[in-house]
Order: sequence, then C-alpha cells, then structure tokens
Amino acid sequence: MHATNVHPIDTAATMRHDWRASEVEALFALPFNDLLFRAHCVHREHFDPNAVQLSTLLNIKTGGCPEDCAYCPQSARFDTDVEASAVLDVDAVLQSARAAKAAGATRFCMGAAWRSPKDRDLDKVVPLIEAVRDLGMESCVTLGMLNAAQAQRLKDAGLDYYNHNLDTSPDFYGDIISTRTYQDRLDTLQNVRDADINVCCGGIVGLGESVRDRSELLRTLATMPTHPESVPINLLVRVEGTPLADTAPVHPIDFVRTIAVARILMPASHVRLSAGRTGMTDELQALCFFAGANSIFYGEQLLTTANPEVLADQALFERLGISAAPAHHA
Ligand code: SAM
Ligand code: DTB
Ligand code: SF4
Repeated sequence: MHATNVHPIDTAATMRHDWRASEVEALFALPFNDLLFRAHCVHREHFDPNAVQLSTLLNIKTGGCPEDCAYCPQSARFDTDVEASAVLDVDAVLQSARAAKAAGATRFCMGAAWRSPKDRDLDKVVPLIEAVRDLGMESCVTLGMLNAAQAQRLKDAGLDYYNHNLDTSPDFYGDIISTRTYQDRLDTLQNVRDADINVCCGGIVGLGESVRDRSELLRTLATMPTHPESVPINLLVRVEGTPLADTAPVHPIDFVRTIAVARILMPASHVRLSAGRTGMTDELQALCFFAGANSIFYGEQLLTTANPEVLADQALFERLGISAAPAHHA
C-alpha cells in the first residue's frame, strides 16, 4: 500500500525537477528498507559510495545577529553564552584553513552572523576568500542575504560555494523566523545562482516540524531549475537560551529518512550530514552514509557548538572503509 504513488526506480537515470507533494510524501512513507534500498541505488549511480567530502567550518564573525531564527545561539535576541566578536583577520583564518587542509578537508567554509553583509563587511571577507583559494582549497561562505552585485563581487573573488539555507518548509517557516521571509531567501539563492557560484542550501530537522514540512523543504530544493550542488541536512543542536532549547528530539530513523529522500530527489547533489553529529552513534551515521549522505562538517567546532573529534571521524571512516573524496577543482 505504501508504494502505490511511487513509480519504481523512476529517478534512477533521470534528473527530475517536477516532484509533486504526494510523490515526496509517499517516499517518506515507504517501508524503511524500501526507502533505503532505493536511495542507496540512486547514490551508487551518481557517486562512489565509499567516498565522503570533508568541509571544515570557521565562524569568522560570531554573535550579535539582529535576526530572530529560533534555533540560533547567535541571535542577539536570545540569552545564550555566545559573545559577539568582530570579523577575524586573514592570519587567524589562514591558520585554521591550513590546519583543516592538513587534516584532510578539501573545502573551507566561513560563517558570519549577519542578516546581510554591508559593502564594508565584504571588504573584509574578500581577502579571506582569496587566502583560502591560494591554499588550493575550495571556499564557501555564509553571510546572510546577498543582492546581485554582492554575489558578483564574491564570484570575482573566486568564491566556489555560497551557503544559504531554506531551513524548513514555506508553511512552517513563519513559526521559526519572523525577521525575513522565505522569498527573501529564495531571492538570495537566485542571486547566487545567477552569479555562477555553486549553491549550498538545505535545512534543519528537529525544529518541531511535521513530516510534510520536511517533505516540502526537500521538494522546494528539488524543484529548483538547478538542484543545489550541496544540500546540508542539519539535526537541530538544541542550545540553552534559544526558544527551541526544549524541542522534542527527532527519532533517528526519521532523520535517516530525510537523508534518503534528499538523495532520491537530488541524485547528483552532495548531501551533507551536517550539524548534530555529536549526538549520533556511529551506527546512525553509517546508516546516513548508506542512505546517501556523502559530505560532513569535519573538525571539532561547527560555528558556536561542538562537532566530533577529528580522530573519532577518522576512526569511523576507517571502520566503514570510507575515504575522503578529492576536491572538485585543482
Ligand atoms: N547568518 C547567516 C544566515 O543565517 O544565513 C549565516 C550563518 S547561519 C548560523 C547558517 C545556518 O546554520 C542556518 O541557516 C541554520 O540552518 C544553521 N544553524 C544555525 N543554528 C543551528 C542549530 N542550533 N542547529 C542546527 N543548525 C543550525
Ligand atoms: C549549515 O547548514 N550548517 C552549518 C553551516 N551551514 C554554516 C552551521 C551549523 C551551526 C550549528 C550551530 C552552531 O554551531 O552555532
Ligand atoms: Fe543570524 Fe544566521 Fe543565526 Fe539567523 S541563523 S540568527 S541570520 S546568524
């Protein structure tokens, strides 16, 4: 009864951009083994199943953010332990990027707690992007909303990826953020795409959303004319002082389902097992990799919260026979 709306293996060889809500919901409703088998088959058709891409994060400007994203410890509106800081200088960033490269990361992602950067903020970020590029790493930044000229400026600096998440479904979004709209986010993503920067866009599981919201988030991403090259799936890190600190935890199997559906809908995108790994067992992470996750944040810190130890990730990869994927560009 579960599989009636889903044509067998209909995505195996084709890239679709026309998913209907009922089709995506039917994927979520599949028996777990059927869903995982299907996701894994799609994964194998497009990727080496034993290679995982490694991105390291650095918060280049912490806290003091005017937005009210209910999950975020960096909003100035919530009483968390995070102290606001100025933008890091090139030397500090280079030190982190060199260490990330030495540990095996191929991409260096820099985050700033801004609603949107001012032009004088970009004056500080451009040299950081150039420095990362000169190290031979892929660069990614996440700085909030961008207009077309700002996106072009980042492209000219050599930026490879821009991260800007939709976070959740259009319907549930207003329960989580009031200070900017879903359309604002879509406009930024369009500006990034138009500037020919790779798009990194995903969301968060565990905000109190329904399965239909997860389905609609993924459908929004998968019906874009070009799928985001990189799709981070974050499990909410519940931080004390944020409005979502006491949200009910997500069942791990439901998290794996989200990864699997992302893989089926966006067969050629990198699906990143993102925030929330410190609370996951090795077995759960292994299931996520089987379901199609093929990227992680690598390094002991996310933005303000912890990520697994490098040695623990290396041991997990060794146990699973997974190796680090090479960078896409030289
Ligand atoms: N300020 C910029 C913005 O919001 O676009 C860039 C940084 S913001 C922290 C980047 C993303 O981190 C958010 O869109 C959200 O998806 C994720 N994030 C923030 N706090 C999180 C949390 N507690 N748990 C999981 N993901 C989180
Ligand atoms: C993304 O999707 N997840 C990262 C990155 N993009 C910037 C951020 C996760 C943040 C987790 C909470 C924190 O460490 O502050
Ligand atoms: Fe600010 Fe980004 Fe956090 Fe929202 S997610 S409060 S925009 S730093």
